[in-house]
Amino acid sequence: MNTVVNTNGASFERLNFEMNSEINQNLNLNNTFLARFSRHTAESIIHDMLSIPVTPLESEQLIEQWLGVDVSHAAGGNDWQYYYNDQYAIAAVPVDLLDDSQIDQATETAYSLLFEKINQWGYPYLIRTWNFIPDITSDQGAVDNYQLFCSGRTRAYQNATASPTTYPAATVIGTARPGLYVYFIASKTDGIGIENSQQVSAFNYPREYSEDPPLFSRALLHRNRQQEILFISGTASITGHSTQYADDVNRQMEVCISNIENLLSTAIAEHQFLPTTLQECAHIKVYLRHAHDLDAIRTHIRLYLGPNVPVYFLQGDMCRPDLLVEIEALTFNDLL
Ligand code: 3EB
Repeated sequence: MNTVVNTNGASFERLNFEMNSEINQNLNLNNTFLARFSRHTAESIIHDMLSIPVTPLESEQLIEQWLGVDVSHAAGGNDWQYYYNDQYAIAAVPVDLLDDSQIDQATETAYSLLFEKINQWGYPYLIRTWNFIPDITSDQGAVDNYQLFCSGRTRAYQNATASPTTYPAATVIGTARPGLYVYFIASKTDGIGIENSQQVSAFNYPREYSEDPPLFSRALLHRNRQQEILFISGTASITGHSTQYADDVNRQMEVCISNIENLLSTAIAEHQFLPTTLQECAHIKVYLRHAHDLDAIRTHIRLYLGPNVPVYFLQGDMCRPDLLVEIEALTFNDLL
């Protein structure tokens, strides 16, 4: 099932991507971030996957659009819609399923359903997730929603019947509204997990951060027949397992960039990712805890990224109270 053949009869495996911040007055999307799927840049049929309550900092709305040619969408059962090509499926967990539960229960439900669905659809490998949760941190000492999220995710992994796969690249960001929001990319084939020698792998963090470990890879490298993709997880100012520069958003940003540079050079040196620089990546997303840090960080980050990389700023909270910034990145190389 699910084999989509384009008009040439060749399989279509690529992922493409664009972001835009055009304002469509007909859509009431102010102060939201929208994940979308479309068959083509110029395609008029667009499918909104998920509207996420994190605030774009440089425009009223920000739209992340995943693109593919000869891609169909299909109802996945219940409220599930998913979009796919010959290699990847992309979808959001229906928000309605999760409304009133505690975050650990909601996360366990979301990920259990997600695993069930991607297996049914024939894309059993989860390679990238984006997760948004309310009240991500709480007062010192208490179990916070981030830790509950980690527990729910771990339980879903423990209950999943499929054999273990590489942990996906991931982003987890706190919002100011209730509800769990998850969207993700799954694949027919597994990716390669990449860890950062400057950081303890999150799945090996000591228990002080969460009772159950954060199950994600620092980066995930995925190859299809046409391109290779490096998904770099939400990356914070953490060295070893400790937060660096608790009060200094500029220094934190530099640690994030250094961590990302290290992931990129590890992919190149150890996994034959084609040589490419941070300055050439498809985009960078910067989540800031405080909107008032935007001007300083926007100027400062260009020193590291050069003039060409599109950078998008969103307001969101991090999973530790002392983190002020988190950065994710995406890089594609064409394979000839
Ligand atoms: C960190 O490095 C920062 O639990 O899936 C970043 C990206 C973080 C993903 C996750 C957590 C997650 O620990 C937090």
